[in-house]
Amino acid sequence: MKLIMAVVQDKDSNRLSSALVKTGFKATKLASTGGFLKSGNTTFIIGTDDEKVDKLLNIIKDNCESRDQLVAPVSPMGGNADSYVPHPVEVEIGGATVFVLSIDQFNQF
Ligand code: 2BA
Repeated sequence: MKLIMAVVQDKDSNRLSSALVKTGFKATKLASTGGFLKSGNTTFIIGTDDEKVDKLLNIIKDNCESRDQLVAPVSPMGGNADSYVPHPVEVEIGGATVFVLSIDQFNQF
C-alpha cells in the first residue's frame, strides 16, 4: 500500500476532488500554505493499493494545471525601504507536487 501526498493549487482542488470521487479513490484534503509564496494551497492525502498508483498519478496530472504567478520579493534586510522598488518576479507553480510513500500498516478501527 502507498500513501500519496499531493500539494495542489486551490484553483484545482475541487476539480481533483470530483475526479477522485468519480474514480473511486478515497482522499483527505488539508488546507496548507506554501513556504515560498506563503499563500494557500491544498494537500491531498490518498491511501491506495500499489497497483493503482499509476492511475492515480495520471488523474492528478490531468486535473492540475501549472500556472505562472507574479511574486513581489521582500525588501532587502537593513536597506532603505523608501528607495526600494520591488520588481515582481514570475514563478511557475505546479501542476502538482506529489510524494509517494510506502505504508507499513493500514488500519481502520
Ligand atoms: P510554495 O512554497 O509557495 O512555492 C510556490 C512556487 O514558488 C513553487 O512551485 C516554485 O516554482 C517557486 N519556489 C518555491 N521555492 C522557491 C525558492 N526557494 N526559490 C525560487 N522559487 C521557489 P512548485 O514547485 O510547483 O511548488 C508548489 C507548492 O508545492 C509549494 O508552494 C509548496 O507548498 C509545495 N512544495 C513544493 N516542493 C516541495 C517540497 N520539496 N516539500 C514540500 N512541499 C513542497
